Amino acid sequence: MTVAYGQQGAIAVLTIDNPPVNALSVAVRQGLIDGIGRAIGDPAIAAIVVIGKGKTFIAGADIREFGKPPQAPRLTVAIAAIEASPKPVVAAIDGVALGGGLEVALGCHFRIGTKRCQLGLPEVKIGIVPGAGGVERLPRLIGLEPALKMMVSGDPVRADRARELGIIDAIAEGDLLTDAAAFAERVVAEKTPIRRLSESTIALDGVDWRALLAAARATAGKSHRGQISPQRVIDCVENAITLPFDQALGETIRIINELIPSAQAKALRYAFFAEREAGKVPDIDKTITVRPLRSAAVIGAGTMGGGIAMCFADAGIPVLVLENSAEALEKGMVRIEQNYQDMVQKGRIRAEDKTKRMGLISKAAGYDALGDVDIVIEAAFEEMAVKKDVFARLDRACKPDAVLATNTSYLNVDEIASATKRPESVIGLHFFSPANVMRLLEIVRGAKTAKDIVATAQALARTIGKIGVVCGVCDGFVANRSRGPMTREASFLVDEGALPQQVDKVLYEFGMAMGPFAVGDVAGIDVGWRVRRSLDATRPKDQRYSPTADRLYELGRYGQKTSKGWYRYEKGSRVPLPDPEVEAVIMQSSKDQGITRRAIGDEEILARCLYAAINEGAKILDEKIAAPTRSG
Ligand code: 3H9
Repeated sequence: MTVAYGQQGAIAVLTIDNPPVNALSVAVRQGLIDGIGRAIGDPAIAAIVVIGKGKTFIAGADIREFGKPPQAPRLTVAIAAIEASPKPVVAAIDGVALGGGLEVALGCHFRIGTKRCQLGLPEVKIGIVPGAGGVERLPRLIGLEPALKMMVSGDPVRADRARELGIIDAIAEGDLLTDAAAFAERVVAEKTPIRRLSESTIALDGVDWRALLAAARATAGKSHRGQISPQRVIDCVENAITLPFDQALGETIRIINELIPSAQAKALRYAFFAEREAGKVPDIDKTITVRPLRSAAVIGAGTMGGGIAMCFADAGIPVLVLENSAEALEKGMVRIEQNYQDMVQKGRIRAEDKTKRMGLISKAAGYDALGDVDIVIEAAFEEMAVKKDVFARLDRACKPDAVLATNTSYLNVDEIASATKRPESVIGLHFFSPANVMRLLEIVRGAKTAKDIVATAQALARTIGKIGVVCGVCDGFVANRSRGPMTREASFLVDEGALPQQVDKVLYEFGMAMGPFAVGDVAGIDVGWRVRRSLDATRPKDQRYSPTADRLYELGRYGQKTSKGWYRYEKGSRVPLPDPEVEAVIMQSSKDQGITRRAIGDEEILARCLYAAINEGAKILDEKIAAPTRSG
């Protein structure tokens, strides 16, 4: 039974049992309707509790059903049946109530959650809008502004905040079902009036809703540039304000039906499942015991090392930071503190969170201080000799079962591991800058890396809120390697007749956060130069090579750090400005290569850049670098 019917005294208990996450598949929708009908028809029943089996209330609609012909009953019908019940219905929420899951809870008359519950309408993240009454009911329950924020961001709120906002009426102190049943009994005994949200109105006294919606549109236009669904959510909210409930819901259903087959929603659904697939490695299964990671150390307090240390502190794991000199260490600590301060100022964390997290980050006096840590991540200078020296020292200093990780972005993890007597304990953990923000974490499995170290790294990724992608050893791993050919193609386009600003504009408008030349200026043209030099020996002689970036390097144009790179930068500004000096370098480079420059159209730029990346992606899959059982 996907919805089991039980009884506790005068309380009917509908338990949703649809593993793994109680998604609202057709059987659940029908089960809810049947259960509610049965409870209403039974004179011995006074109230109803809806609860999820396992650790989840309901994760939402079954995303796998999207794109297939809809099957009756619709979720809106099931929720309408719940809401219409003349007997009080209480949602008992543990774990997550997301999307359709929260919509079911909003159809119930009361809600009680556990301390660890999380509630949200994340539909925008898969390119759609909440389509089963969430848009209409949530602002009626908690007011326009917070509801709008939750729906446009798609971010869930935790129990305390949900209670504060009034999404849940109580937080369970003991066993959820016992507390929910007691809550229901109280409602019956006290004759608490049933609150059907569809019958209420949105409180708009003193609210300039037009201004609020306009501001939300502008903010979403920036934070979700090019994305359709956040703007459509706001359209739906506007309907919820201006139209009667049923009419607004009808419009929302029309909009969600339009969005589900759209290219953006399809791509976001693909990404949702792909992110989960990335976590699955054929020979690493749940039976492998992962090592507990209760303490960590980071070698290097630069931008990367500092960001990685913050990841641990954010997850409540104490972390030591080691640097070459006391001065560099101090500088790194100040930068970390400043980053947290910025987060406090932006309202992302509270001042007490900053204090707590800073309290978890300590300075290490030397390698001897690392004897007890469970994991070390090296984020030192990107040069093989430096890395090998660090790993030889770690080998001597760290306890036998410590995980030794390198944050290298392109060096050979096997060679780094060879500096130790325990290559099976060595793994790559490649963070992306800013490390405490970016969600991707490449887990680079060396030829000798032990399986439990891979599994431990995957568990760590989850603990620190990253998407861990296991890959094999190769130049650039998956992310940088698949980007490399795109950057190269961009350079060829510039040699053939385009300018950096044109190429960057095309890729930015396509949806990338930055074009490849702007990225080059952030990453450092000197860094790119060093990478190219390290590849000189192995680069096939007949492979096309653009010398233009090397010329910028020779001129000392290292990017933003020197205020000059592919662009020029005004003092204190990160806005890239086209530079005639660069154009002159480009013209000369084309001439020296014997290339007659021509006008290049935007379509050609997009196609050549994307196809280069796609082809490399296919090669990465072909070589089994992505999710390899063994690297190499
Ligand atoms: C919606 O509700 C629309 C409505 O407004 C109205 C429509 C009319 N469907 O992430 P995990 C699978 S839209 C199908 O690894 P965790 C997932 O693929 C929906 N499958 O676990 C994986 O399968 P497998 C709005 C789903 O503990 C397994 O469950 N809701 C769904 O790290 C475990 O997932 C969302 O967008 C689903 N809805 O995180 C919530 N959800 O084992 C999306 C999960 O085969 N879900 N699966 O790889 C999540 O955010 C996380 O999965 C969750 C669990 C927090 C629930």
